[in-house]
Amino acid sequence: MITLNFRPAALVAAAVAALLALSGCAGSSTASSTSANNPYGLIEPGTIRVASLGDSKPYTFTDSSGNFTGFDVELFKDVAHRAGVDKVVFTGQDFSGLLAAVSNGQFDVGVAAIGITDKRKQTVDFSNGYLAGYLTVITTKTSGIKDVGGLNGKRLGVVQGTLQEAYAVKNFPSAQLVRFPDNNTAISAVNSGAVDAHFLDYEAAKAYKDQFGLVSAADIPSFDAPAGFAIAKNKPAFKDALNKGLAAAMEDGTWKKLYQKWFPGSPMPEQYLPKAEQTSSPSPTASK
Ligand code: SNW
Repeated sequence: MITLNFRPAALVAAAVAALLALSGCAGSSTASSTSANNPYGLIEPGTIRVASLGDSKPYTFTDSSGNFTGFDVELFKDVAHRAGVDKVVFTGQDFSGLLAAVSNGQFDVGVAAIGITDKRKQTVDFSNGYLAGYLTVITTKTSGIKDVGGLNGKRLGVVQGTLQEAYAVKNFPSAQLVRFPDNNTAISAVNSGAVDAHFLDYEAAKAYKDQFGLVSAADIPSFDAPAGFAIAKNKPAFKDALNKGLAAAMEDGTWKKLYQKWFPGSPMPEQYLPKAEQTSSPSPTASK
């Protein structure tokens, strides 16, 4: 017969260890794995930590009280709610560090009009797409830049790590690229004359045009890289829940309502509308 001769403290410790092992929370290294109370494998059960941007109006930005808002923010909160999570904490990051911060587990998800590309899929997983539009070059009224040809020899701002940077490297070889950590810094440089133009997302460009009297010199379609929510790889339950929530938000008109709220006057894309409102098989070129 085996004599169980544990001291009480050891017994408690053994019981706690057994419970932790059962609940999948044995030690910090497995804190974000899935378990009954943490089906999505969140860093902190019941809370979604979002890496985002504070200056990408109207996608994601902070309002005058410092709260995150915008199309992507409201859409993500709605989707998270459908997935059963109402505690969603947004943190502003530099765009260049955003995907790495998601993949290494500092955040549960990245939400910032992040275009889905094969290259980025090497670092993170993506939800289904929820927005497809243009990339825009904006400049001052007096720069003389009227189209992409006008960028030759000019100083063009891009935010580091964006699709705009990659596009400019490939397609504007005779422009002098100036890399910025964020849009606000780049736009300040346009306004001060330190750069001649800045290359950013269409709707963000619109907001800066209105604010500073800047003008568009080119709109470049980016329909092949619709924005998605970026999540760490190997979180199938989380990804599934986000995709289900997204589909539901599109089907019940929530997506449409948010689109009209944040992008007033922009042509309504069809592919994210309720099925009954889609006229034909939607093509990417119909999206803006
Ligand atoms: O590829 C587009 C997409 O079609 C939609 O217009 C939303 O923006 C994009 O995802 C491109 N966004 C840039 C990127 O993914 C910049 C993101 C940012 O500045 N927040 O690199």
